[in-house]
Amino acid sequence: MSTHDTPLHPTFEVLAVMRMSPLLEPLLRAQCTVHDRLHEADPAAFEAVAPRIRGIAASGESKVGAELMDRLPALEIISVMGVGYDGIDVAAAKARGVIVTHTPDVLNDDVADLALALMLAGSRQIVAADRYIRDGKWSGGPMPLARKLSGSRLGVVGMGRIGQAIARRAQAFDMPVAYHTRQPKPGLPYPHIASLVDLAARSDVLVVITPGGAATRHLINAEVLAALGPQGLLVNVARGSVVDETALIEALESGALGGAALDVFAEEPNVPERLRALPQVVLTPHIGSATNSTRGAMAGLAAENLRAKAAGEAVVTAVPECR
Ligand code: NAP
Ligand code: 8YV
Repeated sequence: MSTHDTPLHPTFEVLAVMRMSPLLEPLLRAQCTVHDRLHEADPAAFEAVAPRIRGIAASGESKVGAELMDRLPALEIISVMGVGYDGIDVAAAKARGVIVTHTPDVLNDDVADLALALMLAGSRQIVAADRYIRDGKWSGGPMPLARKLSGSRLGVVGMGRIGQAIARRAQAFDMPVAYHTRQPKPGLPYPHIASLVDLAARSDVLVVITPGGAATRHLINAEVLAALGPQGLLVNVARGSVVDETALIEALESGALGGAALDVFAEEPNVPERLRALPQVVLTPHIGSATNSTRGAMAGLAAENLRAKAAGEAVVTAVPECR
């Protein structure tokens, strides 16, 4: 009999609210009884099992609000396979004695690598260059010249685990780094700039890597984009909500901003047609952590947090509010 058929903790019932990664699903099914998006697929069946649900498996993009928690009186844990948990109502979870866990650190390298890839793609027109050859334009002459990345000034908005990994990589490109956060980070060799507009004004490339949610909503607004300027490049690997997408499109269309390279969007998976039409924009579909090894490590940690809860042990990586 496979582990799939005999979960270690069959009475620990988990509602998966996300489309489960194939790397996560077998780990969860080996541990507990899993109901895959049953609340959406079969509301009547869900009503029957809801009183027994003790865990929720979610992704960094999942939305779990008080309304769903109210329907799950036995809920003990929300395990997010992702470091960002802005879609989870943590206050509502805490009020119900529910712990929220996430998967920090294991994805730092991948997200930082993607940020560098987007910085390079945005400044050196990598996507447009690829298209130039495929469209048969090379024989008609060379492409327009691009912007140099090495030695240009990098502003990092958010200087946590991933921001620091981005800054370290940028040093190999001889890029002077400065950053903006609410509190300066002691011990870092980069200047802290208290004003985000000032940071944008002194940057050639501005990388956004804060959490999402209400506290950072539209942090990158028209004023910040204007300060970054017509030669500036905005890179967003944080959350779509952090950037005022309408202001971004207007700045790009008017030439007030030079370019953008974006992994995250306001209404994923929908990307506005106006944004998709702009040649000075590079777009990726929220792939910051999307490698086999990193998603495997995230799945392992997300499953381990559920396993620990089911076994009555301490979870490994609770979010800061739940520690
Ligand atoms: P982290 O270690 O908690 O760092 C977050 C940083 O953001 C801290 O330096 C924090 O400093 C700063 N910050 C928070 N609120 C801010 C505000 N209002 N203004 C300015 N700075 C603010 O988090 P992390 O592990 O680096 O992850 C960061 C985020 O990246 C995640 O929450 C997630 O949204 C995103 N992410 C995206 C992908 C992807 O696939 N694209 C993958 C992983 C993560 P202060 O508290 O001092 O302000
Ligand atoms: C993933 C992310 O998109 O970790 C995060 O916060 O945004 C990404 O790693 C996702 O959460 C994978 O489940």
